[in-house]
Amino acid sequence: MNNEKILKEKEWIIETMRHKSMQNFGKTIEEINDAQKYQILALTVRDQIMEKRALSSGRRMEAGARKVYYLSVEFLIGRLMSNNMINLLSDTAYRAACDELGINLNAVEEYEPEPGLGNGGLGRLAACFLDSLTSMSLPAMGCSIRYEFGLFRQKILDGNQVELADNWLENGNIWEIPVPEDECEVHFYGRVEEDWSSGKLKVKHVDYSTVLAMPYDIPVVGYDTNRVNQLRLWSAKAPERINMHYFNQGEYTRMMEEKDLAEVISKVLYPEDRHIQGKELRLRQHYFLASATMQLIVKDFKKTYTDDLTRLPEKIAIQINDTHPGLAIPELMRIMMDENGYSWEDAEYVCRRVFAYTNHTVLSEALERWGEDIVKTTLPRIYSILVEMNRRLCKRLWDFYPNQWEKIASMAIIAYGQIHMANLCVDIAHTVNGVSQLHAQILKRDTFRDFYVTDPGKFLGITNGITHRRWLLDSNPGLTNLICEAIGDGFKRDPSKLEDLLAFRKDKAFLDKYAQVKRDNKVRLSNYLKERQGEDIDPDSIFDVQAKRLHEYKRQLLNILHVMHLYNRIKTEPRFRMPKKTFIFAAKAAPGYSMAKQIIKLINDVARMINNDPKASKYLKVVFLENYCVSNAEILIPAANISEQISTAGKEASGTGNMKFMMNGALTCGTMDGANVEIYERVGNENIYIFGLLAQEVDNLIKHNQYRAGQVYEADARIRRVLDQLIDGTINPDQPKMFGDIYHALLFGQWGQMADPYLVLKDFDAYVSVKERINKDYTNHYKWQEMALVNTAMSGFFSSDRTIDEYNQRIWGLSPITE
Ligand code: 26Q
Repeated sequence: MNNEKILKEKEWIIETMRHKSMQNFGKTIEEINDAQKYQILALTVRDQIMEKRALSSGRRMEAGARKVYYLSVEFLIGRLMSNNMINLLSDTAYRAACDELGINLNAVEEYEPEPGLGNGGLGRLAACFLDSLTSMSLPAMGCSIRYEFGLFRQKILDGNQVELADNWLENGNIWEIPVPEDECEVHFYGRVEEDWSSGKLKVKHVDYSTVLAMPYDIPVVGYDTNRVNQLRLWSAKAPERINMHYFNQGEYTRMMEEKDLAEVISKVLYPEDRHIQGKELRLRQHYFLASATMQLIVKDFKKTYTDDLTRLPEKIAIQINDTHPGLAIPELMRIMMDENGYSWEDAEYVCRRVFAYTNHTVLSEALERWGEDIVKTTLPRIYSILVEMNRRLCKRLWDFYPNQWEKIASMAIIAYGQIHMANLCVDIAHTVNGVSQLHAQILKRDTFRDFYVTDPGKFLGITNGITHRRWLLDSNPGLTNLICEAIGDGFKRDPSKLEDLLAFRKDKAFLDKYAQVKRDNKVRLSNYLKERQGEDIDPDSIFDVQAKRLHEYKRQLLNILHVMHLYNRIKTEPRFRMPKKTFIFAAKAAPGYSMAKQIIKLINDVARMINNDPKASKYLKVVFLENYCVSNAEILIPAANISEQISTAGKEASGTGNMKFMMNGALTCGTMDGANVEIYERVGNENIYIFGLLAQEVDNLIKHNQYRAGQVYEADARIRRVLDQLIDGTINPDQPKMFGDIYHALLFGQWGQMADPYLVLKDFDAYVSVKERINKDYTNHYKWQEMALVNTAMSGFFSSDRTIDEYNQRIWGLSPITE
């Protein structure tokens, strides 16, 4: 953009902000505090968005374009202000305006609460997708729940995780717009009645209790486009008539109880990912999202196009983000049959053409199942539809797999008293996709093998991606500027252009600047850690980072056991030398996941032991970054030298953190799992550190029960030493038995499980070796910078723009709306 335009925009911003300061606070901009400055800055950005939004909604109407609805119980969008400035192409003008007004933009930004409406990868992916969809001018709406409390905030006290409530709406939400005209009712409980009075069966749901779904829209601004899409968040509200009814009877407290019962639905995001307890409240959340969204879709379709719902698939695509919103399928059946008089066949025909399903996990404990009983009581009409869907599915399966009852039961929607959401989604969806190539293979060969045989064309692999706008332009301005100087700014629109950086591989002057950017980002992180946690870390040490949810399969344990091994070498080998390293961990554990919490405690206690040891801390420092979230990921990731992606092969569906680190020039130390495989293919063997068993090898060991953790322990003195230290008081002399559970799980197995089910000990030796190689390579400055640069250069493929383009070509068939 030319200077004159920026100058004009800057003037407009200053004038608007001065005005808003007066209007809102009755004070000049010089007199208000940083929290208030955030308000007026955000309000100014909002004004710009609103103007675009008004233009955008009319355009789709005129264009009659297809639209995708992306349904997800999580949207981990992160802070919006600075991202919106960038996508509006106004960030330079805002910076200039703030400079002139003496406002420290970075400090003011800290007052923006982060909407923590997700647990991890699945929710963050949804947010990246919305950014890409909009930046590509594709008509889309994200649909989710407006949790009053997002994912808990994590504190570490005496090494333990403590959960605090995340009251992110406390001071209001500048970015949301209530849409009362789209409020609708969602019905729970009650009974189903059959009515034959017209000669035709009509099913009626009666005696239900009603919850109102109140929508709030968060506008999503695309990069350099006039398109504005919406993220629609549903909030649960008690209907007014509850109030009236009880009020008249003088039952004030009953009234309040009933109100709570309705409003609790959108109260809190469940902090468990992957481990599902069949909690009724969670079922109600899922149906609440599914029902409100399907009602909206039908209403919007009728308003925009026609009352003929059999034509829905011409204009609408619905993507189900994992099975959690899968009740949208029987809900659309219900709306079509019960409320619009269509036949079962017509309704099923439509469902089979609008729904597509993405699977995000192969861990069997994470496949969503519900007890038949709670579904029957909570959602009686939906239950009766599921029974009929199941009957029809089993009939078809019987023709395909005659007499194979067991196989059919494993594929059924309802079996052994359970409702199996994945089977429902796989049956009805027209495409089922995995999130990396390896993951899609596993779905076809393993998880959904029997379905795959009946309909192989349905299964796709579409590798995940991340938006380079948030994860490079916004989070790493230093690198962004350097790239622009070198290859121009074309990569901002077309991230595959990052490959032009390969021309600089041998350019020492450039590599020095690239290294300097990394060093600046490391200083930024060091300052952050100092300020927040009082930690001193050395920006000249190697930053080795593992940041992700805490799960046994992700193997934070392998990482910390290796750190303990290094400690042992320092303490016992007088001639031991290594480059100085800072190991950084960041991870939240599900509050009920005891093993995960013990691993957090272990990491923190090992950190204390090492950081307080004068000899060890010459080489090692271990830090646990509290409360991992989108905002601190944006500071952490650009500062990393090494990205730990060390899951047991075959368990991580894709991973997306791996892509963020790569783009920011960290080298991956990882297993051949998820999207690591594809990173490997793109950067080549010499620019990544791969170690450990392959998915196939893991599978064979486990299937044939051939793995003996005890034998690995006996054979390897390093492992013996480290494991014994878990129970001999080395780490925590006051409580020597503190880590007994971990020790026991690795050597004997807990609760009848096999010992070391994630093969931590099996991969230990390979991990130690690869880390030694990394240490050697790091000392070769230009070699290392070149490897890092190749990673940045080859990361364009992992932009979610490419992912969305694939979804669009293979599943949705949308056309961009450009004026
Ligand atoms: C569902 C119902 C009941 C209780 C819990 C859940 C639930 C909630 C969240 C189950 C799973 C999740 C989250 C899963 C997740 O984040 N999976 C990750 O998805 C990423 C995006 O595709 C992948 O990159 C990761 O590999 C995958 O682990």
